[in-house]
Amino acid sequence: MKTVDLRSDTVTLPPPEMRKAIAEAELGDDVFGDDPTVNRLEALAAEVMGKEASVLTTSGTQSNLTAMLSHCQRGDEVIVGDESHILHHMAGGPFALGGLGLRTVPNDEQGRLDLDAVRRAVRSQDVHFPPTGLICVENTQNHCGGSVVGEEHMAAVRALADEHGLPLHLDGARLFNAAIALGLPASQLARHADSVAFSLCKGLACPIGSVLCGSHEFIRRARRYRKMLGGGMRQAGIIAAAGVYALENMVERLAEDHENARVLADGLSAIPGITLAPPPQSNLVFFTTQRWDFGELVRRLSERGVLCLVEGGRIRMVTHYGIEREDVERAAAEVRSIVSAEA
Ligand code: TLP
Repeated sequence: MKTVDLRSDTVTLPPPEMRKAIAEAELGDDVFGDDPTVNRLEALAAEVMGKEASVLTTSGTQSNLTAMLSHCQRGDEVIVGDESHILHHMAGGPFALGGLGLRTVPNDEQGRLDLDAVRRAVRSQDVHFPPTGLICVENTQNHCGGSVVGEEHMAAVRALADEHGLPLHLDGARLFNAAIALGLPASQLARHADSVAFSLCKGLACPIGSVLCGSHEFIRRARRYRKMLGGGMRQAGIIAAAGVYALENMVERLAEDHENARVLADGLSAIPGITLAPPPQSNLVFFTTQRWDFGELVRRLSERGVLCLVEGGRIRMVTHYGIEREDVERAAAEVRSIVSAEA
C-alpha cells in the first residue's frame, strides 16, 4: 500500500519534466557567475517577487541567516514572532553564527505580529541597549497553522519599520501558498519587505534550494554572506533548472494542496475527540486530541502507512504535490479508525 507521507511538503519529489530540465541544464561555475541556468533563475525569481535581484541558496535556513547577516551588524537585535521559524527551527544560527539577539513579540492566531509589542520592542538609542537591526515576518506562518498573513498586515509592519528606519525581512518559505490562498501575485505581498526568502524545496517540489530576493545592493552583500556560510555552489544550474521549471509550472497547482488540506480537515474534524488547531488556511493541517499522547498517535499512524509529525505542540499533516484526494481521505479514515477503536 502507498505510504501517505504528510510529514512536510519538503518530502516532495521532482516531477518527470523537472527531472528532465535538471538533466538538460546548461551549466557553469556559479561562484564565477558563469552558470547560465542559475542566472536565469535569479532573474526570474527577482521578477516574480518584484525585486531588483536575487541569489540562490541551499535552503530556507541559509536564506534567512544570509538575510539577517546582510541587514544587521553583530550585536544587533532582530524582532521576530514568538512562533517564528527563525526563532524555533534555525538551530540557533542567528545567535551562534550571526552574533544576533532575537527579541520576540507575540504572533496572534493569524500569524500576525502584535504591532504594539513591535513598537515597544524597538530599542531607543541608549548605550545600554542592543541596537534593533531588523524586523522579520513569516508568511504563511507555519506554527500558527499555516496561516495566511494578509497584505494589510504586511503594509502595517512596513509602515512601522519605516517609522523607525528599520529594514523588514519576509520569511516567505511558503509565500506562494499565501499568494495563491489570497488570489494575489506573490510580489504584492513581497513589496512590503526589503528582502524575501522563498523555498524551492517545499510546495514547489524542487529537490533543493531557496531564493533570497532584494535590492541590487542587498544581494551584493548577501552573496558574500552566502559564501561565508558555505553556500557558494559551483554547477548549481542543476538546482536552478528545477527552480525555473517550478516557477513556471508548479505555482498555480498549490491550490490543489489547499483543497486537499480542506478535505483532510473536514475528515478530521468529523471525528469525535479531534479538534483542528486551527482550521487550515493553506496546506498545513494541525489538530489535537485530548485522549491521545500525540507521539503515540503519530506512531500508530505510521504503522498504517500514514506519516505525520508532532510540531508546535500539535499534530501536523501537510498536503503537497504527490498527495491526492484519496490519500487525505485515507489519512482521515486511519485517524478515525485508531481513535474510535480505543474510545
Ligand atoms: N520548515 C520545515 C521544518 O524545518 C519545520 C517544515 O517542515 O515546515 N522558513 C519556514 C517558515 C519554514 O517552515 C522552513 C522549513 C524554513 C524557513 C527552512 O527551510 P529549509 O528546511 O529549506 O532550511
